[in-house]
Amino acid sequence: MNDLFATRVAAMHAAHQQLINRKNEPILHGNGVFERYRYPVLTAEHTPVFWRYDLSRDTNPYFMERFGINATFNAGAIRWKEKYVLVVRVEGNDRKSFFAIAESPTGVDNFVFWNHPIAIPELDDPDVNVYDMRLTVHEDGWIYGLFCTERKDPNAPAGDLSTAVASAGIVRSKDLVVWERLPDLQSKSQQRNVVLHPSFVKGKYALYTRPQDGFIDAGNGGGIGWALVDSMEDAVITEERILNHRFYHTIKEMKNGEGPAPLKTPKGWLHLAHGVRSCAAGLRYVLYLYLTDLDQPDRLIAEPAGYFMAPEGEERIGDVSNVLFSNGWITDEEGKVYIYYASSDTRMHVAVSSIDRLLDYCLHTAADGYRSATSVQVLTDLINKNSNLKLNPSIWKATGSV
Ligand code: M1P
Repeated sequence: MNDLFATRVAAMHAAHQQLINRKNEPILHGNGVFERYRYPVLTAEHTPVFWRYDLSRDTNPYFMERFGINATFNAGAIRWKEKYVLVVRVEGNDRKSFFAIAESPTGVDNFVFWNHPIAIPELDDPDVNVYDMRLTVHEDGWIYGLFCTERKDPNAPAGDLSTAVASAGIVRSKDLVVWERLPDLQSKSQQRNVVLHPSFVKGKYALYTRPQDGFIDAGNGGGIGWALVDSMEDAVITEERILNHRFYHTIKEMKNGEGPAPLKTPKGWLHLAHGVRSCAAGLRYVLYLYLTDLDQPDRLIAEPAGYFMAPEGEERIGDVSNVLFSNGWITDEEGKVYIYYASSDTRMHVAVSSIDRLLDYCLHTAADGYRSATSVQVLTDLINKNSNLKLNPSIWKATGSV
């Protein structure tokens, strides 16, 4: 009798159950803008045991892993039937990504995967890899999922097995179970990080885009773009303008990309995006916020300098280290905002804030002045303002004078 099987089955199930049931807690005291949570909300180990193991003693006597899961990250998010639902990018050991849904009653813990991954219908030219779905509940009544579909570059020189072409794939659903595939977005350039705006603009569907010259490099793509299309059933970009630019010596010097669909607030559309710069350690991905006009969602009205969130602690390490990426957030009736972000292309986390706090951050944090001297001026203004207040000496200590 092979008892190894029984021992391993029991241990695996107990560990999985313990992980799913673990309560999460906010890490206090943050920076006032948001609170991070102690534990990741999803890891590869959260995926069901029955995805990874053949549970039959006859065909798997050693209870050996048969389908390895490498990572769970870059999830789209939606509040659905009272649950916090993530459409997660799950990556197997074979480096193929696919989408699977995990739901939680609290938004911060107890995320459980649905039994089956989403089977995205393929087009005539099949996707090689699909990832990073952004969900939009559109006023036309559909829930859209826009994702990156990647295929080998047909023009790559012989022997080049890594150059790819990125396009925006489009699916839609009414119940998150059945997904209808629509033709890929047609655009002059490669596209990743394409996001559908929730309402019609001038009677058209509005898209946040990210034109890019190559698969990795944005090249001449100047930042986050904006395009109107007549239909999602045959989405063709004819005109595109940049609404959120990249700049020299900023957190988005090399490239940037829209995160989840923006949230409608009393003071404008609130956007979460990622910015990328290149340094000796490689690419560094951080998150930032910006605000656009309610009536004209492509008009920037506020953007605090620098990053909103950057990788910290264990977030810094993973498959692709030094990366924070977010394509999902959820707001509730009380105005709480659950920001779902992935660290280092490996695991999912949550940070919690509120619409009020995020607006305060956007509207009262200085914009980038693009020079060291302008940063010093912002800091000096704050110090001078504080020096005029009657403050507790333990907080305010004048150690030098100007
Ligand atoms: O590896 C970091 C990220 O790289 C890409 O981001 P971008 O589209 O901005 O280049 C994507 O592959 C993303 O999934 C990944 O997290």
